[in-house]
Amino acid sequence: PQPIRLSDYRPPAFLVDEVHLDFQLEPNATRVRSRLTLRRNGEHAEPLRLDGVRLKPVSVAIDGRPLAEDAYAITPEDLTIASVPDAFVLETEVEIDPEGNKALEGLYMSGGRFCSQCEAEGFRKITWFPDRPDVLARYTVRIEADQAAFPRLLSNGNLTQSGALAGGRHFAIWTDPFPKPCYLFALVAGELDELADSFVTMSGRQVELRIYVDPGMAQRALYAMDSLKRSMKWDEETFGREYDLDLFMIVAVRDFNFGAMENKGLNVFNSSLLLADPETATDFDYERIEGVVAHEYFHNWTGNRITCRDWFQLCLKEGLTVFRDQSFSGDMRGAVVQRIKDVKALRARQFPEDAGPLAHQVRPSSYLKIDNFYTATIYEKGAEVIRMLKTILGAEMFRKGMDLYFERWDGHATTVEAFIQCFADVSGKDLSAFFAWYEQAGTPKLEVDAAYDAEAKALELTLSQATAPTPGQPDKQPLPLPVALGLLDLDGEVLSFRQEGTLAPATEAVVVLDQARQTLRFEGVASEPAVSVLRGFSAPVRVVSAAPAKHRYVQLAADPDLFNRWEAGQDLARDLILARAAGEPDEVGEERFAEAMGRALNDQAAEPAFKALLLSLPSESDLAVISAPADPAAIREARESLRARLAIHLGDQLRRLHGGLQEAGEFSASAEAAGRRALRNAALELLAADPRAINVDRAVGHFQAAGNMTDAMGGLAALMLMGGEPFEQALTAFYERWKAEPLVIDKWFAVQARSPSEDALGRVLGLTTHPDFDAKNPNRFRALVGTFAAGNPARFHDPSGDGYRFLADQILAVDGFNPMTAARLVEPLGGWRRYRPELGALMRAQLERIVATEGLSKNVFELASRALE
Ligand code: B3K
Ligand code: ZN
Repeated sequence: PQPIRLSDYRPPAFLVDEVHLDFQLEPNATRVRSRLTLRRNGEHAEPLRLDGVRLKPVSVAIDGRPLAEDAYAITPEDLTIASVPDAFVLETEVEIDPEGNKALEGLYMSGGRFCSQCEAEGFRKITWFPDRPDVLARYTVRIEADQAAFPRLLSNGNLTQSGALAGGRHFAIWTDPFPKPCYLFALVAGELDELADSFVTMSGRQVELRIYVDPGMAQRALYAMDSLKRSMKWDEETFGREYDLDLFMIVAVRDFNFGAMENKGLNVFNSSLLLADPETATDFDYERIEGVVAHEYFHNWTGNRITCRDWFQLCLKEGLTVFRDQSFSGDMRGAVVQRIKDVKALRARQFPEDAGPLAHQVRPSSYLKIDNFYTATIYEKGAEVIRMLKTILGAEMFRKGMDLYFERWDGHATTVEAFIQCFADVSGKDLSAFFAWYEQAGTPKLEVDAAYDAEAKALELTLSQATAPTPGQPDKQPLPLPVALGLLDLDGEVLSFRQEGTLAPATEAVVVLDQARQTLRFEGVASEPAVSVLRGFSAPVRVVSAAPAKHRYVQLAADPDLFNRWEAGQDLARDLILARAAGEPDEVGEERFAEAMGRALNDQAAEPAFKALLLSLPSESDLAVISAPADPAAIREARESLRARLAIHLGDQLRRLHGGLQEAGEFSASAEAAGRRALRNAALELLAADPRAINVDRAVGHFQAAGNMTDAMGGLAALMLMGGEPFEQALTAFYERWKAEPLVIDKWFAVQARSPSEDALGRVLGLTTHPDFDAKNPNRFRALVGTFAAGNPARFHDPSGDGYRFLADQILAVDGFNPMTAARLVEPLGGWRRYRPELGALMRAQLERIVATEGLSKNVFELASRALE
């Protein structure tokens, strides 16, 4: 297959002004009539070529005249009409089969309802169209269906007409006044309950809000509705952005390939990211719902009003919108805790991607299937790039640049260059060097070396950056890297300093490193400092520091930058775990670490949510990325043994903490209440590393007394770590209690997939034949197979290679009907070069087997073959 390249971009040959669609909905044979008002874009004599994948043609007409069969050509991918006027109306009719569509792209059925997913290139599975984001048109959509089976008929924009028809049918007509690319088109039809509310915008307009869910589930949409209203308010206050239609709708569906979709005025959500009540959703679910509702809503401006010129610009809307939703969540739930969670996610998903064969630019320059580029690099690293831009320019200038962007590009499809230009224009700064963050793949390594001269009271800080080669990019340039820093004395007091060339003493500075190596001099430093670098994780890099452990202990106890206080604990734990994994355990260091953690837990000023994060050690996959070659079994053992030491050393303290945080009274979903639950469950999780009877009993008691899903899952997860009969009993009880709730049963599958026990793969294999397992439902499939492959490294990387074979079998099975979901599971095999050679060879063998399979999708082929290069 031929890659698509950014450098080949050409403006569309034809533009579409108006789109009229008419859907006659039938599950197996839906008729789609389309009337497009087209015009030639510029002077040329090219034929009209429209995308359309496996559409069953019924008719084609231009300006009311049916075309002769030899006037056009249809392939499985497109419709070409050799000669067309400069401006004309094209009418086509096709038949499609939503019921047979298990790829969940285009128009498909989920739980007996019609539902669509068009981003990135699904619209071409519905009708013929120039399926590219730079063709913006106004849509009118008429939907007709059986009234009893499909009582609600929804599409984008405003409902302009509806009514009953003969034969038990009915119709609705929707008009969207805002020109949009076809990837934002949506249609939903079926039986749905409604949760209604409204919002008055900053200019005083009333917007109707509707959330549509499975019958009986409306109460579970209350939190999503509340999140939506807070998002609308926040975007007005923070970015001056007001909602533009009179109606905003969200629909929840069970079968969805990813999280949610920002279709104009009609967001479609995976039900796992919308439905919540205390009994069935964890605090993590609540948090995600709040963040994703905000994300999709924020797309209305960053994505919909201003969209991407081509799919290479995906980070223009995604990185920016993730940055916006992270900022929102930080304002809702506390900036530091949010930042730590975002950085943990970046390290868990983006750093491994950037360190392996699938590493790519934030703005890629070629692809086979754009679906494969909805990655942590585009989203999360894309958000980091925006955050750095804000750090470098300052909050005020950043806002000015955003304002200019909204003003200059509203109603257009544009590029990352045009976005950055807005910030260059408002600030007068040359941001051309900054652009390298979009074009250079790989995680830079930042080395920090401090030399203190006690006599001169001066600190020399040498910062060096280097990025290892990534596929297709052997030579890397230094990047403009904002480093926020401060100094502490060894008693933990803040030290002031004067940066060379400045007069006023300061306690914090942001330096922008732009060379491979730079030495900074700080004067007036009263005593030997612990240097707190990269505060708030001011750049997405890996810090390597020669600072002694005692400096990290100072930071863990007293760094006023709470991110770095947390980070100091992570650094200490990482070094101890890696030393033990390498066969050189530092027992004294481990005791010292346990002591320090005990003190940190006693800190009355620290928030419970923060302490919960402090208690969770760097993840096994994080540790695997930095150890070369990685030995997942050794990492797990070393990590567990440090956890066991903490559990034993801090046992009484942890049990007291666990007991003391027991909830009384009404459930609250607030960040504070969730923080207390998080700390209580983190204490229990740590105690699970020491499976003596009092801890097992405590976990059993916790599970049995749980009054909400967070605690139930916390108990179940702790029992899972300890294994044995109590876990089996809890599993059975949990299943019996929740078997009618698909979202809860997903959790039941996932917790088993994370089991550390020897027979974990056997259990997972057994579960693939469980009556509730359904590979056609992406949530269920990912809960079992995805969790095992990505969330259970020690068992997935079993020396037998059986874990790898299992994953490859699953990828190939699902690829037969849902390539997008299959391709997302290739990543765990992709890092084969970083593992012990025996493991790497076995992983590689499975990738080879996948690539050699006949009839493989382009999606899986692209990722598996790139992983082998
Ligand atoms: N824009 C969608 C993602 C679409 C994925 C298509 N394969 C959701 C989001 O990022 O908001
Ligand atoms: Zn998005």
